Amino acid sequence: MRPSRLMTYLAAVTAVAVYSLPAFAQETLKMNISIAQNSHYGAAVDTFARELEKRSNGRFKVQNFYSGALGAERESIEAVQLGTLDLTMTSTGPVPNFVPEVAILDIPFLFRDYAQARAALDGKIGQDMLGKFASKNLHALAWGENGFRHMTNNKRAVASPDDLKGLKMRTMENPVHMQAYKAFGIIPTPMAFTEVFTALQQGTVDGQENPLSVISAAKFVQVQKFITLTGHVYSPALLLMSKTKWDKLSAADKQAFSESAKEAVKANRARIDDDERRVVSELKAAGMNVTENVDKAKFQTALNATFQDFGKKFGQDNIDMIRNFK
Ligand code: EAX
Repeated sequence: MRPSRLMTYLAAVTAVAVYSLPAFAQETLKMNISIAQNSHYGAAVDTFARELEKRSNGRFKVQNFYSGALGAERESIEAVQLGTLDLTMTSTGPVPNFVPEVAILDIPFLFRDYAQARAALDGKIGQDMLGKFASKNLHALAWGENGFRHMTNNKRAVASPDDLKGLKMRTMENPVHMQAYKAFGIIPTPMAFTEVFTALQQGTVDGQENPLSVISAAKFVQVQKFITLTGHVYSPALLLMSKTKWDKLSAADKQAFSESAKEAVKANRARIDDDERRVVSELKAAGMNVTENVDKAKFQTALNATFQDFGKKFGQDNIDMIRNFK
């Protein structure tokens, strides 16, 4: 019996439909960062996207958004928690609002240098901390890095803590930073990073503090006259993913995401190492007044009472364990 015309037609339509589907299901994820693509975070998220597409044979693509296009860091973390954003790379600035335990890492002068900070975060101290995100519907893929933070302002050169007194400085929305900066005599003004350039330009705040990588990427040299290389805080960063999305991944895909995150952090840290070698000379060449060789002991002494309080808040043993990490 000859198949009816209808059967022939349906067979043809089905064949076209089946062959027009990609050979595999493909998903495009959205990732957002607060700073420009040409930055230590941009290097990380672009590497992540490249590595994940390669390691998943094209099944996962990442659409990266830069300069806070999809929101500032706090909003991005909230969106990842809700599942309206798949991934973000963020400093730990707003993180204590979501995972309070992480705030211990924001204590000034906690780490002595990059090598110590990276080893501590890549080791048990940092890995245990990553485990605390799951209960907040966040999967922390890896510790990245923002860098050692320095003070910039438009009023005066800062050589000692006394010079900070009365300066209205933008801070991250971070309780540990704000408490410490108040002890310096700073008037802390918390705001999202996406508002900082304009606030500096309009004089709403006198200054801000950020790592060289951020100061360079955000072109703060255009709106700030003085920088002091205080290195007062080591600022970690995080690659965060929706836990709902993470939980749906196969074991093989989880491995692809984790390995891609590792490659992203390598690119992130390499860019910071390069910025640390390059940016101070660039700031000087652009006419910025740079105070180097700062007596950090003076800044630490100014925080003695605050350190006592942090010891009570976080447990002095916990702080010492991190500070003395070899
Ligand atoms: O994460 O808000 C800040 O000052 C951060 O250092 C910046 O968003 C990069």
